[in-house]
This record gives sequence, structure tokens and C-alpha cells, in this order.
Amino acid sequence: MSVWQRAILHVDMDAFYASVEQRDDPSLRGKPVIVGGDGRRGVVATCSYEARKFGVKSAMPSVMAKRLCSHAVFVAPRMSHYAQVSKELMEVFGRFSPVVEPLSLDEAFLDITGMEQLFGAPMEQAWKLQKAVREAVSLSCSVGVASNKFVAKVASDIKKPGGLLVVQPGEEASFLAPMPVERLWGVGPKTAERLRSQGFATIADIAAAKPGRLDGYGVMGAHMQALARGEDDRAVDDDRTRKSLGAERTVEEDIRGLVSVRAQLLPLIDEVAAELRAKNLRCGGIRVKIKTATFHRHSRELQLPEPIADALSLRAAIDALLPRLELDEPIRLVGLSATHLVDGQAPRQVSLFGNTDIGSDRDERVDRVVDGVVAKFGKDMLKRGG
Ligand code: DCP
Ligand code: MG
Repeated sequence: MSVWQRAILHVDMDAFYASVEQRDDPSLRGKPVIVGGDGRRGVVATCSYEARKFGVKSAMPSVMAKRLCSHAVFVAPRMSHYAQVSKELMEVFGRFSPVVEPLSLDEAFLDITGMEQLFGAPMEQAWKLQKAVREAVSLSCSVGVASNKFVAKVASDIKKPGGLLVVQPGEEASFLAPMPVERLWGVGPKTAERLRSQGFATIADIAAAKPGRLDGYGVMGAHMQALARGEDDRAVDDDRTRKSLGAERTVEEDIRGLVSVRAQLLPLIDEVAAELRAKNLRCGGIRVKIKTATFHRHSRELQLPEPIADALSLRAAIDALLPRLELDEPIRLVGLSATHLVDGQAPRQVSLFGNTDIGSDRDERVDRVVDGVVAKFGKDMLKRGG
């Protein structure tokens, strides 16, 4: 019998935009290729592995990239072309599992639990997927397989490019142990610095932290420790479970940092809350997404202890979620989605948020009154303070 209670595959294309450009123009093959703007204010979206040898990286100013690798060839991004290639990729992924969660144009999680009969052991499935991708689009990808999403994602990254790594069930924690704390989801450069100053250098240190030592990080503390121990029970979120509604906004000038992002999200919260109530729904999760100035998308999701539909609870949930996003790059779009939608009439549990007031019926009633006024007099009549 298989020891795999769950098998999650993470696939991520190698140097995606740059590899597409090298594929389409043979004269670029074997050369350091940078996809991005080469003007004075240009930014590197990505670069070929030949350019990475010189230290060139995503999100680096092009001016600096030129200094590191003066003979690099710059190519302007062709976003709609990459989106088309991405569609072809997702079609290939769909042949390997009915449960596919795309994370961006070039990566996805596949739940391959119980697919051994069809495609063989996880290692074999991963290998077949790499082969199918190469045959369909002539591009290389890296694949990781593990018992959960987090470990699978790290596994796909560790042997790039062209990597294939299967972390056996039970080996998750020892696989992660020697890695630096930045590997943990939600740990950006600032949090990493703080962790190191407190003596946490590796993931093993976080896994072994005594109760209370991570309290200063709020909900993130427990979250980090679970990941560090190789525990992550989030499901692969395919179309059926991803039923959501949301709102997004492109900002006029790029913004950066938590405070600015939060300010952009506040009006979206009211929109989403109003739509939930108008459709008589509550959400069991929220997702915040951002798109950077280089069109890189990234998102974080929070599952709520109970479904909510009022703006105050949504706001509290977003404040819990925001510290988990990487907000250091310039950002051009922010979005908010309400996920895991449930019938708004369903009976409610006793509040699991305790005294924090998330999800209290009173808030929802207040919001309904607001909805009524807005319906009568228009949006600008009422705005929440603070
Ligand atoms: N991207 C971007 N801006 C960033 C990071 C990425 O525009 N800051 C774009 C370009 C990438 C694509 O998203 O080709 C996929 O991102 P990855 O992080 O997967 O990077 P690559 O696929 O380019 O390289 P790797 O081989 O490291 O996956
Ligand atoms: Mg990639």
C-alpha cells in the first residue's frame, strides 16, 4: 500500500519569459537574455540562467543588470504571448490531475493523490509531466512532489532548472531543517532579519522553538512553526473550491509597503462586503492579491474560523493577512477576493474570534443598514471612519 496519504505536485517553469523568448528566437539560445525594459527606469522581469550566473535577478533595476552583465540581450516582455503559452501549459497539467491550482502564469499545484494506478509512483508522475511539458511547448520545468503544498513548492525550487525532487512522507521536516528562514512562506527580508537577531537562523531553529518564543509574531508565529515542521494542510484549490467574488484596482502610481496597500484595500472591502450581502453569501476565506510593476502576481489567502460578510470582520481578517505578503517591490494592482463562499442563511457557530468582534451579527446588521442607505442615496453618502 502507498504511504502517501496526500501527494501534491508543484510545477514551475524555468526562467519562464526568457525561455519562451529563447525558444522562439534560436539566436538567443545559450545567451544571457533579460526580459524587461532596458530604459533608465526599466526593471528585470526575469532572465535566462546564462544571465543569472552574473548575478542578474528578477525585479532588479535594468541599469544594475547591465553593469553586472554588459553583453546581456534585452527583450521587451510580450505578456499576451506568455499568457497564451500558459494556457497551453495548464492544458497539459489538466491531463495529470483534475485538481489543478494555477498560482501564476508559469506555476501550479496538482493534487495527484491516488493517481498511482494511472500514472505510477509520484516520481514517475513528475517525470512524465516534465516530458509532456517539453513535448507540448518545448520548454523545461522543475517539479517537486511532497505530502503538502509548502514542501512541494520548496522541492520544485531547490534543483532548478530542470529539477525533479520527491520528498518522501515523514521526511518533510528533515528536508527543510538546514534551510534559511527566508524559505518559509510569509517570511520576507525584514522578518528574516528579526528572526536571526533572535537566534533563529535555520528552519530547524524555528521548528524547535519553545512555546512562547514566537509570540512576538502574532498569528504568524504559529504559522511559521507549523511550516517549519513540514506541516501544511491546505488543499489544492481548483476551480470548484475556488468559487469566489472579488474586486481589484490598478493604482495610478506604483505603491509600496503595507500601509499604502492597506489604504488601497479599504474601499475594496466595502465593495466585497456589499456584494456578499447582496447575494446573501458569507465567505470562509479571504485572498489578497497584488501585481507588481513587473507584472508578477502573488497572493495570500487566509481561512477564517467562521464565515463572515461584514466589512469590519473583513478588515480584521485583512490586517491578519497583510503581514504575510511581500510588499517591498513597487505594486501596480491590489485585489481582494472573498473565497469559500457559503449560504448566508446557514446557522452560525459561537464566535471563534472571541472578543475581537470578527463576524458578530451586530456588524452585519450595521452593514445592512449601510447597504440600504447606499441603495437609496448612492455610494458617496456614507463612508466608514478610520
Ligand atoms: N516575474 C516578474 N517579476 C518578478 C518575478 C517574476 O515579472 N519579480 C515573471 C517573469 C517570470 C515569471 O514571472 O518568467 C515566473 O516567475 P518565476 O519566479 O517562476 O521565475 P522564472 O520562471 O523566470 O524563473 P525560475 O526558473 O526561477 O522559476
Ligand atoms: Mg518559474
